[in-house]
Amino acid sequence: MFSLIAGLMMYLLAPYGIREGLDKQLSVTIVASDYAFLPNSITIERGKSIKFIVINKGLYPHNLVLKYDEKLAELVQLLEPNNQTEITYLFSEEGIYEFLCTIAYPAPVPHYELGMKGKIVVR
Ligand SMILES: [Cu+2]
Repeated sequence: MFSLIAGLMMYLLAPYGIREGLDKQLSVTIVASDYAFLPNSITIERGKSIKFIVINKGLYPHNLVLKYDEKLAELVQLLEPNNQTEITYLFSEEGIYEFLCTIAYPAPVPHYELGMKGKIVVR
């Protein structure tokens, strides 16, 4: 009986939680390849989060580093080929953020120098 009531409560409350989640969070699937991110341009309102679903479809490992105001945040440390991961980040300040792959393998330069980068406009 208790589980029935609990289940009913969850059913009744669920739509509000889901709506809240949809309003405050944007899900973006980013495909990493050798050497690009797609999409490479994202716009979001300040105070919202992005749930990044990152898929490596390249032959080499990649990472995802967020750069804003000369500060770096390593969102994905290392993602091997044919792997996928998720990370959620709250964008609390307006501005233009860059996202980069800083891995330098097998190329002798970081992948962002070969074009593996993108931007997130927070407004
Ligand atoms: Cu890379």
